[in-house]
Amino acid sequence: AGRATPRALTDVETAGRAAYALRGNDRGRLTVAAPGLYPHMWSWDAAFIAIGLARLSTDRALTELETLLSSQWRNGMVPHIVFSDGDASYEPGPQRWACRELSADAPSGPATSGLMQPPVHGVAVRRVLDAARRAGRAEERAAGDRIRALWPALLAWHRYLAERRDPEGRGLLTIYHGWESGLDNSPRWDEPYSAVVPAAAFVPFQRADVHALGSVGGVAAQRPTDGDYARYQWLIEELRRARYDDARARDTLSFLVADVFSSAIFAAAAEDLAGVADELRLPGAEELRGQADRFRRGVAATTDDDGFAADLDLRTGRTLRTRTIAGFAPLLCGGLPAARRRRLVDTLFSPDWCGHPGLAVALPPSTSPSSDAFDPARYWRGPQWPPMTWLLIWGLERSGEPEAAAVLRASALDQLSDGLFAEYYHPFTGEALGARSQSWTAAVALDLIL
Ligand code: 2M8
Repeated sequence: AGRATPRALTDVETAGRAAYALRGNDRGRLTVAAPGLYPHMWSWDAAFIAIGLARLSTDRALTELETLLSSQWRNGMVPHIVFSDGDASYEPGPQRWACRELSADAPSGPATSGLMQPPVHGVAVRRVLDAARRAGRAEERAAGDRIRALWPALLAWHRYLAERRDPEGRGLLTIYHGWESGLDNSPRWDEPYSAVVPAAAFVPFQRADVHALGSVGGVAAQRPTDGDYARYQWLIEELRRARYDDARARDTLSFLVADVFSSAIFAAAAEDLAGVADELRLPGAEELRGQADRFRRGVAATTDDDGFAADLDLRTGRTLRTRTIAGFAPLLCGGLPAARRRRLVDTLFSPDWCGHPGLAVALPPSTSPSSDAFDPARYWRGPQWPPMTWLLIWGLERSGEPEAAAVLRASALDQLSDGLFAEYYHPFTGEALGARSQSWTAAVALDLIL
């Protein structure tokens, strides 16, 4: 497949603009996920941002992780949003979550949401340490000291995930809301969301996303629907009623799913942190390797003959076989026999995915164009998302598929050479969609180029 437009900027120019975009989103100790649309810190965005910033300054990259982890909950959960001061435009905001009012586990300090996001943070720590080593002795020592100081928080986060989000030891993380997957309105969650029925008396809120993007044409067709949003909001109401308590949530929520993609990220992050523990002589390496093994096996156990992974609806016991990018989860964490892994890589490059003849840039769409649920413009239902491309490149590299990784890397650089750092891209037209100067897009550009 060819691309819609020739590469606009050189890699060096793209990297320069990416650094500039991140600088513009820097609020001192945190980087907002995007100007306007997401004026706060998001958990997995922050991890990708740290991965990108590590190429510019390991000092600033570590600050990002320190800020996030300083808002960790007392039970170990790292919240999915840390609200920055002075911008009340995002909905749901701190009052809606009311975490401190409802839960003794919520931290003092800046307000947070009461959900989590995929645990990419261990991967970021690994990458920051590697970057510090490349920068020289002094930087390596400084980074080592700061990672040592973060270590109890990182271990507590991983323990929270392993214990509270997988109490049955399945090797799969339970999520309470599609937002916890990071792939909000992915077709993965259509079936479980059909059981989420907002109470009639419940008054939905004003949507902030459509408003923030209002100047761009056709925005409503590129976002979740109002029906989706009513469910998102209702689940927050259910979580509030459970007082953000894991045991109560498990008993009462109308949405409860085992998320295979987050689980693969968790396995990989645990593996990465175990390596860091060995190198810096920090405690917990064995426990982390145990998490990596258990979740790698958990992910592999969901796969079909081609190695394609599936989620699990814990309310109904049904396996959710949808054709979304999450199916490639084993490429992030490993654990498949070599022949099956090969078939999964072949699937990735088949006409159902990157090999689809209509693609402007040969990168995996968030949902397969061959799926009935595919919608090329709508958020996580079709568009290409650069951080997901990054995860696959990184996963292919570490799972012994360097050629496949190199092919995706070249296409990723083509896409990013528009210098816009869009939130997501239309797979057929190549058009930039959603926010511009989205921090995690700029961050992965930096990491891929520098
Ligand atoms: C999107 O999610 C937020 C809610 O968490 C939203 O739609 O308002 C998702 O793309 C998520 O993965 C991402 O972390 C967040 C900020 O970029 O935006």
